[in-house]
Amino acid sequence: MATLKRRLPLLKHRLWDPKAETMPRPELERLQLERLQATVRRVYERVPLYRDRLDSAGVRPGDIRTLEDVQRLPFTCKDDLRAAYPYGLFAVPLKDIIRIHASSGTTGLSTVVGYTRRDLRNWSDLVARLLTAGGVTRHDVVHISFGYGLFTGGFGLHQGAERVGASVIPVSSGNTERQVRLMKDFGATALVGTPSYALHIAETMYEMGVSPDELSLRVGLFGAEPSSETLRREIEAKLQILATDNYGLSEVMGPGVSGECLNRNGLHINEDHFLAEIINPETGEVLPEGYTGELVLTTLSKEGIPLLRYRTRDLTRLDSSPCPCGRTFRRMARVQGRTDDMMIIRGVNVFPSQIENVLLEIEGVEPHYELVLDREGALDTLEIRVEVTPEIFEGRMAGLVELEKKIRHRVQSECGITPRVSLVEPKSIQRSQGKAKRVTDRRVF
Ligand code: DLL
Repeated sequence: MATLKRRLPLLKHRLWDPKAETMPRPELERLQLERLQATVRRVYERVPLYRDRLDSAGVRPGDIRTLEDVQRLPFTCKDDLRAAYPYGLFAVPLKDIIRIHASSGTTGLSTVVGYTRRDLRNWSDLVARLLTAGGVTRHDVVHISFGYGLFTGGFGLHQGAERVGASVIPVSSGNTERQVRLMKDFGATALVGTPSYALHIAETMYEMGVSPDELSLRVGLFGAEPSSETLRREIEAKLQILATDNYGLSEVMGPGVSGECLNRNGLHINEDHFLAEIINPETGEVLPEGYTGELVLTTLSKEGIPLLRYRTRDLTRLDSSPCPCGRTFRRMARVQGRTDDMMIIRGVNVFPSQIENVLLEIEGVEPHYELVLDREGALDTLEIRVEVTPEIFEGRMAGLVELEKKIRHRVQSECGITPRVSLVEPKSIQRSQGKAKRVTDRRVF
């Protein structure tokens, strides 16, 4: 812990673009409205799907007179992008697109996005904002362990870190021992990747006999998958860093939609580029601030593939209370899960993140687990397979039985379902090198 304390005073609250990030709300809202109107006009003129949708809703671009009028616009969802595969929603000809990314779905490349030169410039700037908010400056050596390729994580963080002027190491994911060696040899001060991979890197580091004191890491900027506060603390303790969370999705831009500042009280949304709403995922009704629901985003500056009211499926809530960092952008709470990763077990709604929170607070349990849903007769079953520490694993049988019971009880009281708990050997659950897959659903519906 001494090391962490030594490194923290070096972290200052900084802003990448103070004028934009601390813009008074009335000015920001004027800018948002102007940009919203331009976006609606643009897609109406250039994208047949939007023209049809707006015509059917009886909305003309000129009808958008206030920010609340956004609620008159139709939603867009992932299936719209799939149906338009590959370029059907682009609002500019391909000659004006200089980069293409895609996110893979179960049916192959399901959503394809294109960036104009200006989009790429904005993207770098927005990622530069989150890196700066998380403590990165041009003096940093940034180790990027996100995959490079069609996934937006590697390139997105890369170009933002270059924009900041840091020394960027584009390691990509995989070959974890090499990641540790490179971090040590190249003096990485910032680690960028998914939280689950960061944890794996940390554990590999200890297995290699490398202590965090031999590294120069100060901060970690993690995103691309849900994770809990407890997991963050675990990674911070293992790597002796301060970790922030950042959020984005490829359809809307990639990383750079929102990110935490060092106060870590929610992720500031880049509201000059994205208009955020929270809706009830079942009814589509817009919810008041503070309520948890599905995040819906409208892009305000994108040229390549502007999106109106894109349903992210991510569950969060908004908070406009002032933040000591001075940013005036509203914050979204850490993503709690997706509307589509909610498990319904015997009628009870449970999110994997709830179970993770319970598990990580229990001593003797490692932050590696798998949730297996199955069915016995007509009844749903949930099995939690979780690794235990070597001491517990090699200890007395009674200790294991006790621990199993404790997990079962805690999950029962927190989530309202009684799981079967299997304590498994240390290191037996597969480690992820990108986004972790924690749920297996074997139920046949
Ligand atoms: O994951 C973009 C990204 C890359 C964000 C690197 C941050 C850092 P997709 O592959 O399209 O894009 O996946 C988007 O990942 O809808 C969320 O469900 C989830 N997600 C992304 N960031 C977070 C986060 C990138 N910080 C989907 N917390 C999103 C929780 C996240 N979930």
